[in-house]
Amino acid sequence: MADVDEAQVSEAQIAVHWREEEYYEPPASFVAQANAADPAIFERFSEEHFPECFKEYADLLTWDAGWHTTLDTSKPPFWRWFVGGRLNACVNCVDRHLATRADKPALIWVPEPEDEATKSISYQELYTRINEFAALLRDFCGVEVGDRVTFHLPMLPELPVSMLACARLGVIHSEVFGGFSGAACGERIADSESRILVTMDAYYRNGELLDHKAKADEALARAREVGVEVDKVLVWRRHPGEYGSQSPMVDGRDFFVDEVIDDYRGELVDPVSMPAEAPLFLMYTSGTTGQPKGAQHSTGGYLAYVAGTSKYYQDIHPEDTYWCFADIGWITGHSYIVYGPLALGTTSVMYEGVPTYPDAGRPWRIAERLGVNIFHTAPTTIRMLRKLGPDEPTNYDYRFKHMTTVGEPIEPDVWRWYHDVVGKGEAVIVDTWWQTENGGFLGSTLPALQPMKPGSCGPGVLGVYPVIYDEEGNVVEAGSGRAGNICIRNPWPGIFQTIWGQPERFVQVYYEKYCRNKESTDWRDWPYFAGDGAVQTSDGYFRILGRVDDVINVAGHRLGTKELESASITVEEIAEAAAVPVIDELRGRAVEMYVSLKPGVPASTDIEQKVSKAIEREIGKIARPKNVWIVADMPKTRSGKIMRRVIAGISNFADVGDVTTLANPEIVDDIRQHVQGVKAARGEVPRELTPQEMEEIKAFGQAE
Ligand code: 6R9
Repeated sequence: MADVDEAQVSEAQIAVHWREEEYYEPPASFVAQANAADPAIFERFSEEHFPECFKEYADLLTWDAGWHTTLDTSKPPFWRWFVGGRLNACVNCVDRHLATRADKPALIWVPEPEDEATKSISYQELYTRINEFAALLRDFCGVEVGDRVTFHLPMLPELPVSMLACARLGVIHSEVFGGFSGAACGERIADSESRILVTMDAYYRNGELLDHKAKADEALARAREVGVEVDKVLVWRRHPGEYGSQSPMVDGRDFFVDEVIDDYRGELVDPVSMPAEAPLFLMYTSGTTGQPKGAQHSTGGYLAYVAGTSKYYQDIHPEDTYWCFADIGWITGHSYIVYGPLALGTTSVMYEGVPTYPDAGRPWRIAERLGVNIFHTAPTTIRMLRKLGPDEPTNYDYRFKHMTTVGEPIEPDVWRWYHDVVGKGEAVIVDTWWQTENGGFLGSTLPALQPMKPGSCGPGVLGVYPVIYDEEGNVVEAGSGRAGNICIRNPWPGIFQTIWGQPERFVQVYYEKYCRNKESTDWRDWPYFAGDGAVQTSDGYFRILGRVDDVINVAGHRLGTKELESASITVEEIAEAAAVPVIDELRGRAVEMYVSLKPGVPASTDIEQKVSKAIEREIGKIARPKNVWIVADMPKTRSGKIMRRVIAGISNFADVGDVTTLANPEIVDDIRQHVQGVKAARGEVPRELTPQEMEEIKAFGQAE
C-alpha cells in the first residue's frame, strides 16, 4: 500500500489488506435439525418472487384480518407492508401460545447477584402480568391508542412486560437504554412527547445496586426545558415493597407500580386489533449531527420480519432455550430477546448484569445451569470474555448448537476463539449485520445452507438484495477487491417507517444519496443507503468495514479503522484496539491507536512498539501510528461499540461532544488526563483546529 501511486488511491484501499479466510462448514448435527435446510428456500425468496415471498414470514403470525396489498410503494420511500391486515403484537407473542404451552417458561430472568434466585415466567404468568399492567396504563394513566410512553428500564422482566402491555393497547413504546443518563432520557421523552415515564428504582450492575430513579428527575427536568411535561412516573421496584433509591417520590406524580397494580389484579384487557402499518415502537439512535433519531417501527411488517429471521437465521424451535446476551435497550434486544423469540413461543433468557460479574465464567455457568443451546452476543462481549477468561468455557458443561455475533465487524482472531472455545467447535455461527433502522438482519449466512467465513457476515439475507455503490452510484462488482457504500436495493418488511416527526430527514439520510428518480413509485429507484463501507468477495459474501465516516485519510491513503484494529490485535497482549485520526501538519491526518491489554499484562513501550510493527506489517508504513495509547478501557455505547469520536476528540484536544449516552462515561476523564498530559509534556499540543477540522473530528466514528 505504501507504494501505491497517490493518484490511483481510491476506496479500494480500504479493503485490500484483509486476508481472505477459510470457510467453516456447519456441523451435520446442526443441519439435521435446522429450520431451513432445503436450498429451495433461496428460490422462494428470489427477486422474481419479491415482495410476495414475505408472505412466508407473515404467515408465522396470527392475523385478525388478512392484508390486501403485500407492499404498497405509492409514497416512496414510505413503504407500507401487508396493507389492510390487522393484528396485535402482544397476542402474537403471548395469548396465542396459551392453548399449547401456558406452563412453558416464556422468560427466564437471571439476576446479577449470584445468590439471588433465577425467575422463570411462564407464558400464563406473563399473560397475567401484561394484562394487569395494561389495565393500569389504560385506566390509571389514561393512555390511548397511538400515545407514546417512554421507558427507562434496566434488564428486568418488567421491561418486556411493559413493552407487551403497550403493544396490547396499541400504545407506542420507546425504551431508552437503562445505562443512558437522565438528560439523554429527557431528550427522548421530549422528542416523542411522552406523558408517561416508566422507570425502576434501582438495579444491579457489577455488584452494586445503582440508584436509577434519580435519573427520572433529571429526565423530567430536561424534557420540561424543551416544553414537554410528564404527568406520571411509574416506578417498578427491584425488590417490591422496598425502595432502593435516594430520590424522593413526588406526590401526585410518582407512583410505585407494585402498589397501584393491586387495584388491577386479575384484570384482563382486550387486545386492540391494530392495522399492520400502525407504529409498534420507537428506538432512538444518534445521528452524526442534530437531535437523536426515533426510528419508528411498524406492527405487522416488523413482527413478521423478526419472527421469520428468528426462525431461519436464529434457528429457534419452541423447545430451544435461547439466550441473547444483549440489552433490550438496544434494537437487538427488542427484536431478538423479546419480539422474535416470543412470537415463536420459545424460552428467552434475560440477564440483569455485566458479563464478567463476579468472574468471566458467569455466562458459561448460566448456560450450563439453564441448558441454553442458542447463544447470541456482540464482539465487544466476546473480546471481554476472551480477555478475562480465555479458557473458562472449557470448565463448563453446556452445549451450544448455534451462536450469533452482532453489532460490529468481528476480527477473525476473535471469531475463531468464539467458534473453537465458546462453541467448542460444535456450534454454527451467524455473523448478522444490520442496524436499528432495519428491524432485523440484513446480511448473514443461512446457517445450515451457507458456510461460515470469519470476519464476513455473508450474503444478503432471504429477500434482501444488497449492492455496493461507489460515490457516483456505479456498482462496485463482487470480487473487484474494491470497497464502497453498501446499500439495499429493495424494501423489506422490517424496515423502519420514518424518523419520528422528521420525515424529511428520513428521506435525506437514507434515500437521497442514491435515489434515481424522485418521482418514481418503483422501489427499484430507491436504494436504501446504510452508511456502512463494505467489500464483496466473489462468493457474494460481504465484509462490513464500519461506518463510512470511520475512514482515516493519511496523505491520500484511506485506511479503514477496522483493519488497523484487526492488525493491532494480532499482538498477543492486546485485548481491544481503536484507531482515530489526529490532525498532522505533514500528512494531513495521522493515525493514533488506543489499545487495552489482556489482564495481568503490564503496560510497556515494548507493547506500543509491537502494535506499530504489526500495523506496518499488515497494512504498510503509511499507517504507522503516531502514538499508541494503552488505556484501561474504551468509551463504549450501549451496544458495546467503541465511541471513536470521543477518543478522537481527546487526541486532538478538541471537544469530545455528548458523552451522556456512553455506557461508561467515567472513563473519559481518565483517558483525557493521561493522553493530553503526555502530549503536553512532549510538546505535541496541536495548533487550534479550524472549524472544518473541528467538524471532521466531531463526525468521526459516530458509532450508532
Ligand atoms: C444491530 C445493530 C448499526 C451499525 C451498522 C454497522 C455495525 C452491526 C454488524 C456491524 C459489522 C456486523 N454492525 N452489525 N458491522 N458486522 N455483524 O448493531 O444496530 O446499534 O444501530 O448499529 O453497527 O456499522 O451500521 P445499531
